[in-house]
Amino acid sequence: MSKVFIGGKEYFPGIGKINYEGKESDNPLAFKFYDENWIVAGKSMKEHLRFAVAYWHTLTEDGSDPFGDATQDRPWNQAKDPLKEAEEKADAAFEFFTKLGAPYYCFHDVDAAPDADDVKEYEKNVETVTSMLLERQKATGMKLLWNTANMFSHPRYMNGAATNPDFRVLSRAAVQVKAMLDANVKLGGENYVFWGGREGYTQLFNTDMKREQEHLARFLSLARDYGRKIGFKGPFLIEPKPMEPSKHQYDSDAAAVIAFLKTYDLAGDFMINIEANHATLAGKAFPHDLAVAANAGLLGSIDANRGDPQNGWDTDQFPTDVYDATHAMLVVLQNGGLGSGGLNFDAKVRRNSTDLEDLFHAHIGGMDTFAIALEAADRIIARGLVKKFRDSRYESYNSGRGAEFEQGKLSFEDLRDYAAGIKEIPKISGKQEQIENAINQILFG
Ligand code: XLS
Ligand code: NI
Ligand code: NI
Repeated sequence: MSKVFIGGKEYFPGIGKINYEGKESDNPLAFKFYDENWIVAGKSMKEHLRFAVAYWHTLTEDGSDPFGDATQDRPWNQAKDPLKEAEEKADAAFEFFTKLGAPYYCFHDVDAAPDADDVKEYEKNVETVTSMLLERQKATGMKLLWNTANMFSHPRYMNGAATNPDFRVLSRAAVQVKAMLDANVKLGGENYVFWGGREGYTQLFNTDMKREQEHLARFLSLARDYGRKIGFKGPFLIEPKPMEPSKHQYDSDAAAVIAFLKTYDLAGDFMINIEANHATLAGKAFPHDLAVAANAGLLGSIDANRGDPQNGWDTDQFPTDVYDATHAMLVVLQNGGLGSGGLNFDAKVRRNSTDLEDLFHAHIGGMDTFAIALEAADRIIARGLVKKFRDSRYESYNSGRGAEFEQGKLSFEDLRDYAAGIKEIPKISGKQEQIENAINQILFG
């Protein structure tokens, strides 16, 4: 890593490159499990996990919440001039990324560039700041996993962006998406994300849901066509979430997104970005929503975080639950990986984690969690547990009448006749407890 910090200033003094030191290390600023070059199932950990840092949480958050002011006074957020502040933030960002050793980052337009109501001024800010980002990408080798437009914070989006009943707002949203697609191509982004925080409604008396969803679909098709026209080749990703900030969000979970994409003929160009805590807010387990997306061939990427089982909002905590992460990585490995997607830490340090180094502890923990999970998931497959506990349950479909059924060769009457010839159907245990024991043995054995 270059010791020359781009702006000449070091924002994280005293912290060097985070290295892998192994599980016996008691250095809190080292990886215990994430060894980027370690080969698992034929690929390095770095290639499997494709970690990304989220600009908004790590560089922009200040610890404020609905009950209190900022607690995290970041040295890169001090400049009075917004473009100077953006530049210092970019310096701090790339210093953080390279010291951490995550290969990717993700950002919203207004995380990185100053917002402006005037369209031309907004576009100019984006142009200026994305040039700063490009310069820093080139200097460090960092890559852009995805970017997105923030179409939920500005008051103009209080009734939605692409689903706003006012066409003027919808068209203003296009300004941001167009600018972010241009930025994506400029920065070599590998995916482009849409998260529709305000694309939903609070009550149906004043909402034409069908019309709003048609507008959303048309907006997305136009964005897709523009992206393809300017040379964006990656997938567009929809990130589901059932609520917060909207009461009902249209993209509520993976299944809802799949239905939407198929209805409007967008599947393929569009895939899904599953966020752990969004799945749990939808009442689904994280691995469940991953599997739903994967089964449809639409698993694009992951926002890695966790919620809190005692409360029902998006706490965006760093992932530390190795059991859940192992289950998630099992789905990812069975999917053949994440393609151009990755694991983006859409997660923030707690309000009272006020030291700069807490940002490192948080990411180290998340990366180690998924490194453990990747290895464990690989062992689950390598030791034949999927075969033994899952595939074997479907044996009756592998030959004879069961196979003919799967091949579409049986009529409904054939099913009846087959059943009539069976004397007794034996009970076959699902073996849940034995599986759980075997997984614990893999994780902690
Ligand atoms: C909010 C979302 C958001 C998206 C990007 O809940 O997770 O951060 O990932 O707009
Ligand atoms: Ni997210
Ligand atoms: Ni979220």
